[in-house]
Amino acid sequence: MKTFPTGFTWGSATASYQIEGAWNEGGKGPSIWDAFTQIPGKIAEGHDGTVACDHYHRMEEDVALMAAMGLKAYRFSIAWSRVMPTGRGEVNEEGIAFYSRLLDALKAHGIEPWVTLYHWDLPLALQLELDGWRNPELPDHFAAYARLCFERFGDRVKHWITLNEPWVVSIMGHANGVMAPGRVSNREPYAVAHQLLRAHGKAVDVYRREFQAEQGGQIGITNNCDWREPKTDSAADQAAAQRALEFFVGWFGDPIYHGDYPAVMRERLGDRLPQFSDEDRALLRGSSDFFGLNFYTGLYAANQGEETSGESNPYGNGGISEDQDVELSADPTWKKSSMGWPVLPWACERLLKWIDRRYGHPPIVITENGFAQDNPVVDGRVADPDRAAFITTYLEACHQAITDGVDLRGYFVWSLLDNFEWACGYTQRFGLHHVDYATGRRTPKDSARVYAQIIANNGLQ
Ligand code: PNW
Repeated sequence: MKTFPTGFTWGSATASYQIEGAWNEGGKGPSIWDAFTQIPGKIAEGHDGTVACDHYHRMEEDVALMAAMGLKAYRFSIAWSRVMPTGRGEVNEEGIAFYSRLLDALKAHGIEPWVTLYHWDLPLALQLELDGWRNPELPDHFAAYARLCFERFGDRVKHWITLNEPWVVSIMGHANGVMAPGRVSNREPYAVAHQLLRAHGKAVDVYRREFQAEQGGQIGITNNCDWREPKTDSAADQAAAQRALEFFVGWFGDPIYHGDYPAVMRERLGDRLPQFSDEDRALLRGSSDFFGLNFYTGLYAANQGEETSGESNPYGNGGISEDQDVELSADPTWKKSSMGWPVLPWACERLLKWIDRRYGHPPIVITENGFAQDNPVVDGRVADPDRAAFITTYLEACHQAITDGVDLRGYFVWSLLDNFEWACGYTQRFGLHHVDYATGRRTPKDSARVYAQIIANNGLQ
């Protein structure tokens, strides 16, 4: 038996644009994802999120799926432009009412909501009028939106996540342009990351000064990081792996836990890396009640000699690998998901320990972990043994990390449902439940039953 600590949070996660649909219903304003998906060539097969899983109209049914699994917690995001159609000013009460009903339905089933305020769907008006996250005024608009959410939902929400994966917004939104708003630059990602961090700091400040004492909740941020394993045991490759991790999760973790960017980023980026004011620094230090981690995969890291191009893995280094001088590669023996992401449970344990050490033993919550593969519905059943094995082996690694002293408090499977997988459209399926997009029908996969059993046992048999 690998039993988890009492009270361990067992959850599953989604995000607004990936599941809701109803893109222009109920008074919702457009977001940058509504616009980006309409640019020819950006999304696989020309897919978009106009309907997605139609969760907006099937919310009660989806909460029933969670209840059937015995889920303890559900992580979802609020679409900023559903509650504030232009991102500032006027409030859309119909949007508020939707999330209010969702929170009430979760409460009726004893499922704890974990709410992400920003999972990438910036109100389009803020992009067009203010240049989005490049504008240093954005953090104040985000803090005002966050205040609205704390006011209206904070009576029922005790776990807030300000931002989901600022790394992806910075790198994939502003370096390689794979995600909205589709910018390509080697300077903007660092400028945008800076404003995202300031936005996080300001929202946390609002919560702590105006709400936390009365509402008694927790607030944090979710970062993603892929593990970097030294390709050889040479000192140069070990340093390259460490450097890659500092450019990945240190970029966002260090300002929050240590008050500034990693020294190696300062050395290599010069004036492309912004400076924090004293006020920013004070807001950021200690601004996360837990370390939210989205973890999926990893690669080997090697020191990049002058002879290599550095263009080998645009996802890994965001096409700005020359900033890091790290060459990434996969081992040909590693199993992969349909995303092409290596399945590396041992890397989960190593990253948890790296974070534990670097940030002084913080409480950690894995806010996403999951596996993409297309498994068909056959006679009302979906056999997905690889997904079940993925979840089980990553949880074994989590258990080992806990045994060795890491303060891991929760784990959320990405995702509750098959859904709109960003640039991959509907071609990638991460769900514990299969979604037939033609009819909207949901079918629990075998992995949903396996996960339900893990929850019932508070661990692995
Ligand atoms: C995360 N990468 O995104 C997101 O939080 C989810 O919305 C998403 O569906 C899930 O992981 C699966 O992709 C990522 O290329 C997308 O490095 C891409 C990358 C990392 C995270």
